[in-house]
Amino acid sequence: MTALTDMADLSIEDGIALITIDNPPVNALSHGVRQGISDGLAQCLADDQVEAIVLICAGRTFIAGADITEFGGPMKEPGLHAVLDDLENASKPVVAAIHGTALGGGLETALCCHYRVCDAGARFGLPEVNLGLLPGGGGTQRLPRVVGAEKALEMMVSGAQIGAAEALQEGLVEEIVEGELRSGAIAFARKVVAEGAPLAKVRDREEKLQSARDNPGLFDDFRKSIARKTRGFLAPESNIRCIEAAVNLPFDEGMAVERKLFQELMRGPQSRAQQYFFFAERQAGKIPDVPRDTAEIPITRVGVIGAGTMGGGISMNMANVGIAVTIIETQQEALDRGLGIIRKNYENTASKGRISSQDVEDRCGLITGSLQMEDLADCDLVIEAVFENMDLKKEIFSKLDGIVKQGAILASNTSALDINEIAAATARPESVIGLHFFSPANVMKLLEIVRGDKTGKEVIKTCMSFAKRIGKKAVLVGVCPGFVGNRILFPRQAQAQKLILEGALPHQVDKVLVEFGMPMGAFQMSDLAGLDIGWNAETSKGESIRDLLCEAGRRGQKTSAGYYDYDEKRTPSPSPVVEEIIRGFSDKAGLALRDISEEEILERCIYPMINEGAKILEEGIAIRASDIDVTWVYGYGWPVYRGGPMHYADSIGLDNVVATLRKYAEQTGDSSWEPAALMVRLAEEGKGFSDL
Ligand code: 3H9
Repeated sequence: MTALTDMADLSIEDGIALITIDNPPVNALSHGVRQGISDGLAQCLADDQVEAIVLICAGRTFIAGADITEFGGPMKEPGLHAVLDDLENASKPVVAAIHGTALGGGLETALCCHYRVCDAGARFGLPEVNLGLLPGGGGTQRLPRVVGAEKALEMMVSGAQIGAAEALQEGLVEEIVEGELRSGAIAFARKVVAEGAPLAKVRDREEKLQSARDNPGLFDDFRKSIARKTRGFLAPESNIRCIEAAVNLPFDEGMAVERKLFQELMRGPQSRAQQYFFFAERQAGKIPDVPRDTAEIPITRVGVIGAGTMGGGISMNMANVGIAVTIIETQQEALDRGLGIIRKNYENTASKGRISSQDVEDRCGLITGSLQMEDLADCDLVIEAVFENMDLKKEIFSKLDGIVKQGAILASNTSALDINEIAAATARPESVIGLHFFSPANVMKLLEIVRGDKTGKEVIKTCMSFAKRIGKKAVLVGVCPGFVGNRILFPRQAQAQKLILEGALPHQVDKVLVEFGMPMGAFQMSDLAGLDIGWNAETSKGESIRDLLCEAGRRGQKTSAGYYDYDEKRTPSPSPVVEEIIRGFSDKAGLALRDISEEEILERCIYPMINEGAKILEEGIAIRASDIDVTWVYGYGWPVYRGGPMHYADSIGLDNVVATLRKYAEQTGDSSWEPAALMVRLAEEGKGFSDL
């Protein structure tokens, strides 16, 4: 075996050469890999003993794509295109041997080989769209030539992967190797040589494009079908245009379209934000004082206290991945209702074809109800999900302390209360942690893991891993009112309220937020949550718009009326009644109404969030700015193409954010507009949050 570079080597076995890439963790196409393929290929072509070449990877996967850390600077020679051309034009057959995931540039590399074989576990995809990009190594022109434009549209615009069996059926691989991939690939290469099989080039294939050529409506129909999901994103449309080019233009012209659109996306802010977010997500899993090798507590049995909306949703997360759950309620009726809702939710999912009716039974079978807290004695993790009342929570935790086995994790789903105070109700505060699920808990991806002053490292490590196991994106945060997500939400909601008293209407505020890319506006969100959460009919004195709406029976979507009127399909429309209530309130308060620009609405809603984020960082409540961004993207639907509030602030420039905050501080005399000291310092140093 000869080393080609520090990321690739070459060996020859009876006329078959193997170029093996070894660039952990995911064999990205870093410079050393490109150089290795290029040099290896040249040696093989010059060596008369070599009859065919197998391109294979060491480690856990085939090439997972271009090296994203190299983006942003010029690509060191040899560039990817040159390497891919060399592969495709090689005068000896090249076989890609695929295991793990062949993604992005990795699949594009395989598509430039003359043949592809894989093992049964291999997966394939062009996920560039998730980085705000399109496949820039010819994938937009080659994939449709292999699997057809229809399948290519589906794969490239969603970024979804397909498995080995589907890849075989689609013609993306020639063979699924049984047994060891390496020897199977060598045998396949020998067969190619023995049969004198042609040097098949995907670029020359046309037959799979015919059905799209015969169906001119294909692309517009597809555009319509994805419009809602991809609102605001630029990359999906560019991906579609490339596939259209593959169908309608000769290969080289299609490649030119791909190159142009790739570069446009690469230079734009959306891809920068999405690349940033790719690493932000992975950073969130790293806790500086909790090393990777920290021991974990095995979790096989989970208890949930409370069969309400949150408790039910939380339990479903466990059942979905095969973990047994015991739900505790105080009354049989509440328990039956909760279990009934869980079953109904699963049946709804089954009726949409997303799970089977057997799955419904299996999952429901994993969830047991009980009225006895003693039934939680053997649980490894107990999650309390009762309503937000400190005394009640303390009482529950003190009881749990006497019941649940030592070493188990005692978690609270509180969204607001002090975990340290809850932990102090037990004699084992090191076992207590916050697990803040977002509603609906079986759907929302975010899990805020709240670390108390005494929470043990093993408990933190276990919860971070457990979150992954149940399909959540975990962010570790410290204790403060609202933790990270809701604490940042509060000032935005407060500004939205002020804006409507000064002249903007709820739908005008919401429109700005939705156009910015949020899934819904501030008032739509309040209506969805219910305006009467925390509102008390007995003590309400009409001191806010919320009070007045609740007093008028407008409690949000559930009453078909809140800040908006709702029809039977829950479609909102601006309400003249609400406008009257708001105007009356402003009048009474002596507030002058004025036209408020969309720019002001955006600044007043978004900049206080950034300021609050900076304070959160100052106080050490979040470990890093990117964790705040992960929280807001996964918990509140902040558009990932804007990275998150902290990345967005960096992209505007912190000096601009500080200046704008000061402008409003001066205009309003309200000290909450004063920029956080941390942000002022960074702005003065010409830095951003990402420099912290
Ligand atoms: C592309 O190919 C463009 C071309 O079309 C055209 C170019 C001209 N680069 O996710 P994990 C790191 S665009 C650099 O935790 P898993 C990652 O940061 C690319 N680094 O593992 C992490 O580092 P750390 C298209 C990368 O097992 C470590 O590897 N391809 C890259 O859960 C482990 O990652 C994609 O978009 C990369 N390409 O999942 C695929 N990928 O340990 C992106 C990963 O320091 N990758 N890293 O935090 C993935 O989807 C997943 O990483 C994968 C493994 C499924 C492969």
